[in-house]
Amino acid sequence: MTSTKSLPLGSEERAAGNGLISRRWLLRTGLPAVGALGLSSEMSRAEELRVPDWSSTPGLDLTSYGQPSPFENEVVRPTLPLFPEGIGDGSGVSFTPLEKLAGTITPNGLFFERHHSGIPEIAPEEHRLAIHGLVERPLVFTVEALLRYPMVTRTCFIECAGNSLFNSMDEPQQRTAGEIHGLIGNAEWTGVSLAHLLNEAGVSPSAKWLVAEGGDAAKMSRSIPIEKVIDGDAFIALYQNGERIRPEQGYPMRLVLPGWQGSMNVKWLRRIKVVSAPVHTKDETSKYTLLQKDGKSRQFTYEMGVKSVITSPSPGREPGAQGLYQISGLAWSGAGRVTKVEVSADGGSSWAEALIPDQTPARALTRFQLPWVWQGQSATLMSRATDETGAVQPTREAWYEPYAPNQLFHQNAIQAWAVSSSGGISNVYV
Ligand SMILES: Nc1nc2c(c(=O)[nH]1)N[C@H]1C(S)=C(S)[C@@H](COP(=O)(O)O)O[C@H]1N2
Ligand SMILES: [Mo]
Repeated sequence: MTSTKSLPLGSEERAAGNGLISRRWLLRTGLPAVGALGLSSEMSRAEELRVPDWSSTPGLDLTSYGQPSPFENEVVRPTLPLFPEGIGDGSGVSFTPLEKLAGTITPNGLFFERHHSGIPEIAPEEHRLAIHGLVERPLVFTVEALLRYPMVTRTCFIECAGNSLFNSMDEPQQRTAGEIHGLIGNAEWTGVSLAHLLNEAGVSPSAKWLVAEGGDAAKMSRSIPIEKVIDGDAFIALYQNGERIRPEQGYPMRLVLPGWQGSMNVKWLRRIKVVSAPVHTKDETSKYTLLQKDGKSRQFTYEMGVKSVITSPSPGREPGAQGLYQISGLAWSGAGRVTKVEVSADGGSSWAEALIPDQTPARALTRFQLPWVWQGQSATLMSRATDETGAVQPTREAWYEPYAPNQLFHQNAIQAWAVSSSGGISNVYV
């Protein structure tokens, strides 16, 4: 067990209350001598580096598609079907296990899922994408044809508008970071610019909106203002982290609208109709509207707000022995780059800036980190992100202000984790 007395840290390295250490300490070239942090143990002279069996006999054979280590078989997506077993319409969600991952890329097999009617089994050679409506030349594309277009590659997140909805409930739900905030995934997508294809079809001057429709039984359909495509960064993804997009993510193709709510990123994309006005589909009237206090609903709320969550420590990632830990988590914004992440260990009384990369990516996950000394004190850990537009992640109270009770969508309030003196962690509202 290490106490702060043995940590070679001066008072200038204390960045905020309750054990937070300056991020500048992380930028130093050498950390203090081995052992001084209490994280490693000094090798005794008598001790020998053991030669276990696996080091002395040949290992397993080659594999045609690699799988994670069997020792990691608990790193899975928690699933939440929306209807009891037996109804089997495939509707539900599974969560990215955020607290079990590092870095910023979501592995394909752990990317969250939200299906309104299950995963269609699409034979790629039979799939077609149509672009029609207010165009000079209605076009139809095979997968084969799309694969011959110039490709764009970009990393961005997709976040469900219902992500973090458990924190809209009256009582804090005791779930993991992933089970609360894991309706988000971040991937390097490769595909064809939609502006490119619209150009080829020849968009008529009266065209103002698009309607994107999926090829599943739910036929997810969303109206999209044409500027997001013409001046923006919309594309049709065919690849996800280097391999062909997974069935769960829309195989053989999905629409990606970086930074916009998940449901706009239509999977199993089969049709884009160019129109003059939004068409008010079932998916933008009966769902995905935000009921306000005044009884009016906000419709077409595209952009996902600035947000962050501490993934470690967090429920399931409790500190063990006392001593040094790294507070680590994810931050993002649908409006652009994250410019600052602050961390508090005392429930928001004092804040310290966390370490983030110099160049954070726009509309993609950013990893933040800050050292913390835990000596068995109770603590309330929080993180607060700011983006390049100056938007700051709100408190839960401020977030709720405009909305009617039980409004669940676009929950981006600050998450607080209470650490007890025994090291247990719970979800709390502050
Ligand atoms: N065709 C179709 N597209 C869809 C959906 C769907 O059910 N059908 N779900 C939407 C919702 S609500 C979200 S949050 C994202 C989820 O994407 P993912 O399953 O790849 O994580 O896809 C969107 N696109
Ligand atoms: Mo969603």
